[in-house]
Amino acid sequence: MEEKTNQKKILVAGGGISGVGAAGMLLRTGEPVILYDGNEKLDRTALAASFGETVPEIVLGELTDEVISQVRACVISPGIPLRAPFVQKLKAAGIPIWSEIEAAYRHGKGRLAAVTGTNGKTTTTALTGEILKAYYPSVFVVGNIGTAYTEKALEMTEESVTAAEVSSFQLETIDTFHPNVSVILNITPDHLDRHGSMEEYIRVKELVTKNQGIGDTCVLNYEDEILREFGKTLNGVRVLYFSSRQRVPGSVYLEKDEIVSELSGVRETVARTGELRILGVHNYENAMAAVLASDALGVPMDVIRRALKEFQAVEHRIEFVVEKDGVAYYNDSKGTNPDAAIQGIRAMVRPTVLIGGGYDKGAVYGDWIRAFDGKVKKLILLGQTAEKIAAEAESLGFTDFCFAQSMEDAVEKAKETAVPGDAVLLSPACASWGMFKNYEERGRVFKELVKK
Ligand code: UMA
Repeated sequence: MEEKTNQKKILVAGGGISGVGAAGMLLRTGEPVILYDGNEKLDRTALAASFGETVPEIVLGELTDEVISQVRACVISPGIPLRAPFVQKLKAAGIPIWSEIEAAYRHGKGRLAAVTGTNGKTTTTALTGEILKAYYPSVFVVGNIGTAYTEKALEMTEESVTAAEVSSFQLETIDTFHPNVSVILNITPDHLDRHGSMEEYIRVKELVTKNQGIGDTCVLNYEDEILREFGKTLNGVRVLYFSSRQRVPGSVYLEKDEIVSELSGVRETVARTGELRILGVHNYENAMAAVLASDALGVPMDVIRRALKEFQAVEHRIEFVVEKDGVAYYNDSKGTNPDAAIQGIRAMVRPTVLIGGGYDKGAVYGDWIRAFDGKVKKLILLGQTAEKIAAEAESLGFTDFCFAQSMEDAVEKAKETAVPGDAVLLSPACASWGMFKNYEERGRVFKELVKK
């Protein structure tokens, strides 16, 4: 990372996935590293054990001026806000702050597609990765999706192709980060507590294109007004829009139940939506974005087509579990807030028995209940929020609900209610805490019960 001055060290801030990845990468390149975490109760021994023979110096709790004086740059984990007092101190001392993806980018090799957006980025990144893997021998899928980009950067070669999911938290402090292909799926209000305003959140998301120019591609959603306008401002970059509502000449769009491509100059069907194992218009948008990104990275359309049809939903996101006695079961345990759960219900094409409720994060459920839109024939409620949701549903005139004492009870009741041609969907609109360790455990318990 830049020229090495032997005395000064790189401070890696945050001892989670990003911090361990970044510190490990830097140590392997011979950099002296201080790994810092603000949580003084962190298990130092366990943290040290995440590294091989070379372990970084570990500082927990407060970051003193004495430590800061030894530092020449800071690689920051995405969960740390820039307003944190120690970051302000580093900045005041003129120390550059690089995000973990910036550090990874400086050491990575090969071509890069970076996917961002408020919703759908994990699915789009995973799908792009699957398509790339069907064609290229050296593919990496990294970033916000769960594997630190820095963990893989040193394994990359000039022939590698990487699909990275990048969040606004990670983009905030990029410098030279320069994807060959950028994707922005949509921008709706999220993380405003961190970014301060919608304008700032949009600015940070758009940073994914900051260093792009001639020879690069930017994939944007034509139906997102912010992005449609943003595309017009990109100089030199090849802008490709996708649309779920209208024909985009020369690009990829959804027409009735068909994903159509005009990339080759003639109209061709990429896939019929019924051939895909992912559901819902938002997922068809994710698929179109992945098609455009993979095409821009040189994957032939027949390979794209095959990989697209084979792609299974990311676990816990409107994930098809099984069809039993004519009833299709879906696990959308990742629907941990009303907005995410609205996507789940919108994706259903059959009369649906919905299992919802869980931990109370103080949300209101009116929009979610309104999104039932005649599709939900029964709502089975679980957990701390059950009564609250029931009361809201009743006030909106939806009374087809009942209560369940446990996930087992809920699955049993769903099975009794559903008839052939129906769907059963677990999409709780609430966090899992209180009943489960996390949404993953909730989803797995649901799937096991369904399969039984
Ligand atoms: N910490 C501090 N000071 C602070 C805040 C945190 O020292 O002010 C320390 C914590 O004590 C902890 C460490 O930082 O030990 C955690 O760092 P982190 O929160 O950045 O988490 P990581 O484990 O590094 O995981 C991060 C992403 N997390 C966040 O952006 C919050 C993961 O995305 C990502 O998978 C991972 O890097 C690998 O790239 C998760 C996420 O929730 C899934 N992302 C948000 C989202 O998708 O909405 C953006």
